[in-house]
Amino acid sequence: MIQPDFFSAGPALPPDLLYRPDFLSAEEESALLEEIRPLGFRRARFQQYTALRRVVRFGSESVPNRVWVDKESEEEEAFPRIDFPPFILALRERIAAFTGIPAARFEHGLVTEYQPGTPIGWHRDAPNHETVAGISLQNACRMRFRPLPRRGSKPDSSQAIEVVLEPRSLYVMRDEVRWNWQHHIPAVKSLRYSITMRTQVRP
Ligand SMILES: O=C(O)CCC(=O)C(=O)O
Repeated sequence: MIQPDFFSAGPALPPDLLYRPDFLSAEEESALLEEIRPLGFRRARFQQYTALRRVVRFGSESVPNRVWVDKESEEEEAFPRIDFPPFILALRERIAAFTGIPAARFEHGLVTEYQPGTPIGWHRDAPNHETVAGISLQNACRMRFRPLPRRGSKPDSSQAIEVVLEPRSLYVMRDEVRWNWQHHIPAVKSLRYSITMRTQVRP
């Protein structure tokens, strides 16, 4: 189950967002970065839009119609399925212990590289995923959250809540913040990596 010391006083968080600074030690972060840096990152295309951030996907990818875009050649290919390497499996166990969700339910893993100046726009994660857990590495970023606009309404950023995601921290989005809020990361100032693990919605 969620560890009780998580609920210590801190900055206001969106409803049902868990944020745990120093989830990893500095040594664990360095070891993860050693594993991550040589990965074959590629930009991903979502319909007509090619993201600036670069990603490597592990585990199941159940969102169809997404393709890799090779940065140099601009050639596209379907996302391959890559089994979780040991470092992701070990991290998954840690996340499972923290959230109380069985490790095997985290079927999807995404490693993302944000070069300086790279953002991720306002979005809510694909509906086939349920709980979303994210680890931040190397440098901090700002993550902004706002309630999902009602159908036909404009988004209301006056209600936005900003959380600084420190390197080595973990956040978990579930329930209200997962389904009824959007999030985005403004352009990062310094190179940042994240590892995002997601459970599948149960049928
Ligand atoms: O980099 C992060 O921590 C957030 C990634 C994200 O929002 C996404 O992949 O949908």
